[in-house]
Amino acid sequence: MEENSILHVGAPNIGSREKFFERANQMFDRRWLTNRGELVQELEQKLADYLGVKHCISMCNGTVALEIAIRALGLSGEVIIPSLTFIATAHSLQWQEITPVFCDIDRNTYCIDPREIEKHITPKTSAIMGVHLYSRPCDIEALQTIADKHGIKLLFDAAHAFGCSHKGTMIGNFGECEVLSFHATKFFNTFEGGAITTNNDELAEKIRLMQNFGFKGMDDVGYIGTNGKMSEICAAMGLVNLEELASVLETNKRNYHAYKTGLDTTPGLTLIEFNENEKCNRQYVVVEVGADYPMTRDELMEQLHAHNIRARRYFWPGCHRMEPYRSLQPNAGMMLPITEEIAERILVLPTGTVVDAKMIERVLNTCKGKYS
Ligand code: T4K
Repeated sequence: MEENSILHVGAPNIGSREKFFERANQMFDRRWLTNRGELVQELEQKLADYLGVKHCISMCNGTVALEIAIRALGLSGEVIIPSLTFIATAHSLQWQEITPVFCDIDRNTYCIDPREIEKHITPKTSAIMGVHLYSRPCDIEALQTIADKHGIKLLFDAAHAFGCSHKGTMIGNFGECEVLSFHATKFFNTFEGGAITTNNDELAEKIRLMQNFGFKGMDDVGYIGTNGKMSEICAAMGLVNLEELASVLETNKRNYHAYKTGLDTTPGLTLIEFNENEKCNRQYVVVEVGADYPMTRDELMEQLHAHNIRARRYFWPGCHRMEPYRSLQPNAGMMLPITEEIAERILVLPTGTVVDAKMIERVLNTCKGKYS
């Protein structure tokens, strides 16, 4: 790549093209393009084995997967979520006329803070939906205790945490179910795609039906469903990318440590920490821009953009400051001091297989102000 080529956060990791085209050709020969074909079934089995989970139901994307999970669990009224997340977490609820109730985050993990949750529980609360933000698992046990105490459900938006573990168990096994995203920008992608994972047989069955219009058999619809199916070409991409998962994990680890070495000597910039004893995809390299850094977060972002480094402010300004929530819940921010502080400070830097040591040096030099 050229010296000053554009570096994107979220540039896809792409496996062997030859193997992809081979699988695509076989698919064309079979003339089976979607509706739970061979490739989707193979991918689901491989993902379930990798995660050690009983059921992995593939989906057309993570957002529809969230919507289906919410519906299959029969949620209603209010669901407690963090505000520092991608807007799809909130929209998947509001889309079904369920109110997302925004809860503050833990300063150390950026995930929903269990100590804040009970302040938001009302008779209308039906669930807590945690988000394992930037590959770091929520405090799962604390959340489960609160959910059990109040007789409400617990599920997870695990869009950032495929390939990550918590106390040795892969994410995908917790709560009632977990929702994964395999979008192009995710560490593992199927172009567009996602999955719901669960160890609950009954729930899995319901999710499968809901994902396919509610069809129980040919010409037999059991109840309301939608179209959440993953296509065969997406599954082909997933199968090819799955073969290279270990090497992508290694690359992200190497990139992260290269950033760490560079940023350890850069006052004012603090790199996200991961538990080195757990499996982790290190998909987002997140820095917190402190008050002692000579520029604001936005000035640093402008500086990086000027050098073709497309850093992102994921997830500024927080869902509660975007529509329709900004209008519907104008005072939500009063309960979210840590969210509001962190949203102003975070910046995500590029990583993944397109990023090499030289590029990281370019990013670091820009952060250190060695360029004009
Ligand atoms: N929950 C959470 C916590 C999530 O983060 C997400 C998705 C979801 C739920 C929903 O899952 P999905 O329904 O998407 O499966 C991007 C992704 O589209 C989205 O999947 C992701 N989170 C979110 C964090 O990032 P945008 O609006 O930032 O996308 P965009 O078009 O600005 O692209 C992001 C970056 O990736 C850019 O720097 C360009 C680069 N890029 C993008 C594509 C598509 C490439 O280099 N190549 C590409 O092919 O949402």
